[in-house]
Amino acid sequence: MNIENYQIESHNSDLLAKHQRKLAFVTEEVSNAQDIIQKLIDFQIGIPSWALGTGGTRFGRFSSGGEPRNIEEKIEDIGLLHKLNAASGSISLHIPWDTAENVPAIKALVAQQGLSFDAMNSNTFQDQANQAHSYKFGSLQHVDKAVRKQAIDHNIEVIRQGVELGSKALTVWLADGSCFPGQLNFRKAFQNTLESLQEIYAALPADWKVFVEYKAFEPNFYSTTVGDWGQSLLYANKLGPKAFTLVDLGHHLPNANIEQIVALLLMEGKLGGFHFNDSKYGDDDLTAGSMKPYQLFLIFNELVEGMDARGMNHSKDLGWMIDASHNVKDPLEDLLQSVEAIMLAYAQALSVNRTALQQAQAENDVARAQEILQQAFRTDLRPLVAEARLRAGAALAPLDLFRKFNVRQELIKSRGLNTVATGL
Ligand code: AOS
Ligand code: ZN
Ligand code: ZN
Ligand code: ZN
Repeated sequence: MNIENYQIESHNSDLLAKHQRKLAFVTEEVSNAQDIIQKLIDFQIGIPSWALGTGGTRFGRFSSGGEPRNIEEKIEDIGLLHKLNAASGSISLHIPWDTAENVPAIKALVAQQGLSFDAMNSNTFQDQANQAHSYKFGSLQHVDKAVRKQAIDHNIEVIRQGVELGSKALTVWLADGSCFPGQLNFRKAFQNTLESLQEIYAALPADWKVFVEYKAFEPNFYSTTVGDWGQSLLYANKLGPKAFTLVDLGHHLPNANIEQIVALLLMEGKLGGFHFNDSKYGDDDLTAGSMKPYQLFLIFNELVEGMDARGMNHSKDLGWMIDASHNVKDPLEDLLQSVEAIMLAYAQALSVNRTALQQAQAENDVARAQEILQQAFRTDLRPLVAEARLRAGAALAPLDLFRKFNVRQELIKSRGLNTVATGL
């Protein structure tokens, strides 16, 4: 399925007059509109290889068909997203699900689609077919050294594959923990995990990072060995300068103040990256911005403030990735919606009047501070996000174009109705 430039141009020219009317209005309202547009053009979101098929729960899975059957088709799907929105410029691979047999061919395909490789993900939460030891009772934390060794070796193998491809980071998410009180010695589990991570860390090339992802619960329901940002930060600090915390928005206990967590991790120079999604209850993995758009904006508000305070490059210094699962929506439509929501929250954060906010904070003017944030959140900046796409050669309305070209039907035609993407 290919969308040609002229098709995008003709779609855009139909919408142009209306778009320009809206843009003119926002550009007058927002003093740094041009700067925001340029930053949006530079900003890219990594798409997870495991989110391109229909997700499911233990109660069932209802595919919409045409799912990518292999790594090549996953790359093609992301290339299509990127063509539509010019903001999905990288792919995050999961090993062994996405192990590339022909590395040069995969690299060529990624380059041809205008993409790059985001963080590599290891998998020690499932047992693979010909594996010697089981991860039923954990991997890097395991009481048996042989199991830990197997999990360490797997992570080192993922780094090796990532080096070949040209990735620069490894994300470690562990299901390790315990289901019942008494099952685990917390201190020993932590120490085993730390030692295992240290061996993995030692295998990192000089220009690589490792992201330690935390998660409050699931699949373990009593304790998780990397259960919150404090534990992740402990590991990252003990590991060294190449280790960072990864924040997945769905991995907190209810009502956690994620924006404050982000601010402090940034202050410590230990925020590595994100898994964007949204949730109402737990690790729901819903479309970014679909439940708590104000929270997403507040997170970006801290990100912009903190990155600017540290002189960081917004687009390059952190790993911006989506981690989502799609049960009822078309995965590609859902990803377009997530990217749009992330871009919008970023634009809103960039539009905050920082000088005025700092002054309100210094004067303890609480009402004024709230007004400043809500002014940014409530101004409709979607025309700026659309303008960034337009200038980057993408579609003014990606989802509409996706539907107009019957992309899903075309994918079903070429791949079949009963395809299953590897992954979750
Ligand atoms: C699991 O809950 C984590 O969010 C992981 O980052 C991710 O979903 C997983 O690695 C994909 O299987
Ligand atoms: Zn995640
Ligand atoms: Zn998760
Ligand atoms: Zn999640």
